[in-house]
This record gives sequence, C-alpha cells and structure tokens, in this order.
Amino acid sequence: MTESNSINTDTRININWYPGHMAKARRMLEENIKLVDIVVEIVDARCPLACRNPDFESLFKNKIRIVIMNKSDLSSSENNKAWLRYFKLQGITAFELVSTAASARKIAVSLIENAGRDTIKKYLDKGIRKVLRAMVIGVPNVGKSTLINRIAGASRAQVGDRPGVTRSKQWVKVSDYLELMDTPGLLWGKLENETLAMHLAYIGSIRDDVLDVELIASMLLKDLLLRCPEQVRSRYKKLPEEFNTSYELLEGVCRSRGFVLSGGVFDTERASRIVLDEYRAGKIAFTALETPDEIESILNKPNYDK
Ligand SMILES: Nc1nc2c(ncn2[C@@H]2O[C@H](COP(=O)(O)OP(=O)(O)OP(=O)(O)O)[C@@H](O)[C@H]2O)c(=O)[nH]1
Ligand SMILES: [Mg+2]
Repeated sequence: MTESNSINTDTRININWYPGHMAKARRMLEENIKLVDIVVEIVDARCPLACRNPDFESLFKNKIRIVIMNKSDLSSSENNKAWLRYFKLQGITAFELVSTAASARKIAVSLIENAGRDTIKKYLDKGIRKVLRAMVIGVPNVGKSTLINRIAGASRAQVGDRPGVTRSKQWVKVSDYLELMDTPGLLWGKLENETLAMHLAYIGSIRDDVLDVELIASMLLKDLLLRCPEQVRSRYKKLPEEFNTSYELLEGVCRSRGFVLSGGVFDTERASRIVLDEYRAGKIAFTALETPDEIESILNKPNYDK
C-alpha cells in the first residue's frame, strides 16, 4: 500500500533492466538457430506490436518465420482481424490462435507444416524424409509452452501465468517428422517506448517485482476505461465516474471489493494485484491494448504521458 496518493498521470515507468538469464537465453537462441527450419513467433493478440522483439529481426533473418497471435480469446475479433490485415500488408504470415483450446493442436500443426512445405519437398526430391524442426519464441508469458503442450498432446513443458517459467530450451517430439523447441521468453535490453513497455507489464511479460504494481494496475484501469468502459465498470462497480489521478481508480476497486484496512485506509496494493491477476486471467476486458491505427502515434510518442 502506498502512503500517499502520489501516483499521478505523469509518473513514468523505468524498466531498463536485463536479467542475466535473458542474456543467456539470447545466446542459446543464437547457438540453436542453425538447428531449426522454422521460427514460430508467438505474440499476445492484445499487444502484438509491444511483443515484437526488435532483436528477432537480425537473429532470425534467414529463417522461415510465422507469427501466431495467441490469446486471441482475450481480445476482440475486430481487433484480431485488424492485426491480421496489418501483418499481411507487412508481408508477414500471421494467424490468430487460442492455445488453451483443444482445436489449437490441429490448427497449429497445419500452420507449421505448411510453412515447412518447401523445405520438406526439397529433401523429398533427394529421397530424404525430413524431420521438420521449429523453434517457438516470444516474450515471456505469451503461451509458448502452453502451445507446445497442446501440440504434443501432453504436459511436457512447464506453464504458468507469470514471466520466466521456462528457463532453458527443451525439445518436444510431436511426431516422427515434427519436433518443436520450447524457449525461455526473451525481452530486450532497453524497453525504450514507454507505452509498449506498459503493455508488456500489463500482460505479465515483465516480472512484477521490478515494477511499481500500483502504477501498472492504475494505468491499466485507465487505459481499459478508454477502450471498454462498460466491461471494466461492470467488474468493479464502485469506480469513480470522474477522477483526477489514475490512483483514484484503485481506491474505487478497494470500495468495490471491500479492501479497506483499519482506520479506513484503502489497501491499494491488494487492489492492484487483484486487477493485474484478473486482467491476465481474462476476467476484466476483451479488447486490444493497441491497434494498427495507433502504431504511428505510439511510435512517435515515446514517453508515457497520457
Ligand atoms: N486465455 C488464454 N490463456 C492462455 C492462452 N495460451 C496460454 N494461456 C495462459 O497464459 C499463461 C502463460 O502460459 P505459458 O505457456 O507458461 O507462457 P510462456 O510463453 O511459455 O511463458 P515463459 O515460459 O514464462 O516465457 C498460462 O496461464 C496459460 O494458461 C490462450 O490462448 N488464451
Ligand atoms: Mg514457457
């Protein structure tokens, strides 16, 4: 809980940290890239732009790549369609998916096999039945391991709704002709764009212990109120209609849930954790945090000063 309500709309996050295990993970990806035929990049459908690691461009430039917009059940179909159109215009092969759904297995296997069709044919022409190897990459917590388990039809890879669950590479054999490599979620050294950094924080790609959770939760509420006010207000019934600082929204969550300590003090830290947990579990809002129409303004406005 914070002593004062000093969080205001000018507060900025500063997440220029790069944990050692990520530097190690990046080296591991570099070392293993030659072993794979295809790179499957998983992004969160709610913020595909924020999830795209600028390092991946140079790391995987000579590989066949597909983008899977996962957790598409947590965004709106209109936003998903808009992002698919955007990727198509960029010449990037992208698909929407819900890895937790049973249907994901068939869809994902056919996407990967399709992407590897020319490679398989090239080998078949030489009389070799090639084992297709795909590396599954992306920022933390986007559902890489969930997808691999779904495809493998078993809990081979550890999953969890927090970043950094997968710590090292893991090969999972799907069939005699398809193998997938699970990899640790990778962030890059400097999260320069504060809007995009916020989106990564909202979806749980950045460890909460290096963040100011009250700032992140209050800004998330403020952002969601702009995008889907009815959904947010029906979850937290006592949010103020008007507010001067986003911190007042956390107080509204405390009122809605009865998070009041002795002396009438609001337990805003508890409210923040609840808001983040509920958002990440898909209980608050079903919408994108960013849309293709907003890319230019997001990229031209590096500081978070809404
Ligand atoms: N709603 C929804 N939740 C999903 C989907 N895919 C994965 N999840 C959830 O997202 C959380 C993170 O999944 P993981 O598979 O551990 O993510 P990861 O990308 O492997 O994460 P790291 O190993 O930490 O990089 C879990 O709680 C999953 O149940 C999806 O399509 N929809
Ligand atoms: Mg994982």
